[in-house]
Amino acid sequence: MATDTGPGGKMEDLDLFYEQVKQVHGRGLWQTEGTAKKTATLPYIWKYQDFRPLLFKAAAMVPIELAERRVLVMANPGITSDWQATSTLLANLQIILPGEVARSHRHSASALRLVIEGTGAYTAVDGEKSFMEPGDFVTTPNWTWHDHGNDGDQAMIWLDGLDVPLVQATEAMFYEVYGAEQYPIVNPDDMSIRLYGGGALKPTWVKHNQYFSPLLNYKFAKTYETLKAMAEQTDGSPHDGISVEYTNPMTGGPALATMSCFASLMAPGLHTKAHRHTGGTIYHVIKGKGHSVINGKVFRWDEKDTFVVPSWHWHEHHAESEAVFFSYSDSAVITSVGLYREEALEENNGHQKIEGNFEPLPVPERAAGVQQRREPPKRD
Ligand code: 1HN
Repeated sequence: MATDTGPGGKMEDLDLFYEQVKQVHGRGLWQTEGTAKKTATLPYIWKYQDFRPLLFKAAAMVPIELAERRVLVMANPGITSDWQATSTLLANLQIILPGEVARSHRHSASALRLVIEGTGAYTAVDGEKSFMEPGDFVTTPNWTWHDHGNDGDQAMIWLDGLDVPLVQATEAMFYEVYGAEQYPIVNPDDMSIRLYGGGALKPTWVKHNQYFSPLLNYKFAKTYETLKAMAEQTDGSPHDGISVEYTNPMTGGPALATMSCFASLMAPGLHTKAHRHTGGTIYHVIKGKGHSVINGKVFRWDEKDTFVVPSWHWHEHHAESEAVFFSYSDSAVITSVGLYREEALEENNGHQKIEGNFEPLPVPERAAGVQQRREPPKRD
């Protein structure tokens, strides 16, 4: 029997109408999730002590020629794809053994490295080697040829940050393998540090009309020295402590077009006030131990751990010893298109009510879409 739906007409007429719209691959906007869609990124922490032995296992079991990059991804359990840390960013751990080379390629995604352990390895970008030490922030701008090699006698491990999910969402992902294992070295080692690493001194004769910084390596020793000097004068930000952004020395803008990158120093015992902002952020603990409260849950961190604060989640940090964070987010993009928004917590003197401790989520028997074993994907 037909049901009267009021001015809209009979129910079966409506069903028929919806079916007609569906047949032309349409949908009534009011039938969709629309703007009510929530973010999937969960606040999460990956412990380095869990990953380190697995990285060495990967090094023993998976030849670098097969993997191209010997990388374990830190996969956010809230996101159904099997590999991203936030809706827009990847956070990976990469290991390279003495004598190995991770062959040259380039892609339209941007990449960064934050060195965790070892010395003697380099990243070569468009023919310039940059040697890496713990704490260094190393850039691989989009569409530059890059390979990694380890000339030293220790394994080297670093955090990789990439904007691949963001680039894939815009369907602007391009990828190319270089015709030889390594791109020819055309510049002196660490040339970019000598040209652009002078702080506020910018070479006048260089034209660098690019979206990204020409400086390939922001050395940790210099960053730490700067942070410590600032700490003698000021408390810095109530939310982030003594916090600096890695910038493009030619423009003052973000180091990479899509990723804003920061270093923050917190004095022992510092307890920052909570705020929330757009731009999902990945934090890596360069130094120290403590905990952060994210949307009411306590996340304990130690040196070398990595954690995610999703967009618009309250967060505050508590350093139990002197702590240094490296962090990166998509706020370079968000800010440039007017989507940045920030709010400080007013109540309770800026501190959240604690609702419990973070517990790692159980791992599903076999995560949907994740193959237990597979060869690296073939590319066009
Ligand atoms: C990449 O090029 C590297 O060059 C590491 O070290 C991880 C993850 C996805 C796509 C490209 C690297 C990557 C990557």
